[in-house]
Amino acid sequence: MLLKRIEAKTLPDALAKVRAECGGDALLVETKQTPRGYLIVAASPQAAAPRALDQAGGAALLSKWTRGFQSLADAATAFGLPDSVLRAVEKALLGTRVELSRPGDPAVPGLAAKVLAGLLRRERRVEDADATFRTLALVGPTGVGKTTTLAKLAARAKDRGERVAILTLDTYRMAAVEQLRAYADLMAAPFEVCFTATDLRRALQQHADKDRVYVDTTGRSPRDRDALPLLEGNLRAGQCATLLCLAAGTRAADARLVLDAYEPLGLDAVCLTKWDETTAPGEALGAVVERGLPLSHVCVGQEVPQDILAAAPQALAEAAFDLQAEKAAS
Ligand SMILES: Nc1nc2c(ncn2[C@@H]2O[C@H](COP(=O)(O)OP(=O)(O)OP(=O)(O)O)[C@@H](O)[C@H]2O)c(=O)[nH]1
Ligand SMILES: [Mg+2]
Repeated sequence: MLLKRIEAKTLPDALAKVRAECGGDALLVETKQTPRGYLIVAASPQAAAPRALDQAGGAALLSKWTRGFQSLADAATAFGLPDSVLRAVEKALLGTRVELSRPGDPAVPGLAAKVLAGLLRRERRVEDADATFRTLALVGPTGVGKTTTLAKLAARAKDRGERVAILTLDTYRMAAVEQLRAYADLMAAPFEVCFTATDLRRALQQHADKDRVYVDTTGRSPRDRDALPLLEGNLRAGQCATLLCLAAGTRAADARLVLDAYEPLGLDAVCLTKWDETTAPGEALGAVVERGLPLSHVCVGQEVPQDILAAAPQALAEAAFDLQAEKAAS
């Protein structure tokens, strides 16, 4: 696989360079901050495409995938995973001792799942007992489940015995405040409405004794270029960690649009919501993997607090390759 090192002063600049030099499907192998800005190691999926030969060893292109990887690629494609991610998995397998030139090596599925699980970064700090995220803002497009996810996270924190406060910056949508106040009342957590960055700072000071402060925000279209910088300013003023809620059924191109729009906010993690409403969550999941962003949770229904799971890379990878069905059948 052709790897490129790309440096820029800011993360959005570095990502723009990656897209220009490696294409929109580039896979981010590593992203880190350096004294000069950001360094991204990116892989161009086109450069990694192995050519499958026909049985006579000719140059005819039979398929995009090596024969031993074909059925896994078919399952993962139906799940929605993009070729860029599958190429990275196939490439990694080609560097091991498993047999990929023909189907049937029993070691291939398990190893493929392990490789894919390794590409899925898990963000534990959102919920760990010693989490570094004390103040967590939930952001994302309209109606993706930010408020519901916030209620789930806050209720779980309360169940763990943590002191919790709930704040909202969503004074835009009618009834948004009442929706969240109802959840806060149910869990007997203090609730504050913040209209400005100053309100937010004041509320955070007032709740400096809390273990967790969750901040709800207004849903914004990724195309709303006016509202997002304002939100960014508010969240910076409150020094909030940022959790992006992205509906799992979002198509790849739309998921990339959302990530492009929200990455300048400095995303700390992504939560894939409404997993229960789609048969192809791999498109959104793949977009998150391509950006090297960590996943915190997967939401699987409307019920608060139970319909949320900590992201489990191995289980997600097995689901992508349909290995759970295989295991259940064997
Ligand atoms: N099926 C399913 N529905 C969900 C999930 N999460 C939230 N919902 C539902 O999606 C709808 C919108 O949820 P909200 O939490 O209000 O979404 P939001 O992002 O806060 O919406 P805005 O504040 O209007 O941008 C509600 O009917 C929720 O019950 C989920 O994981 N699965
Ligand atoms: Mg909301």
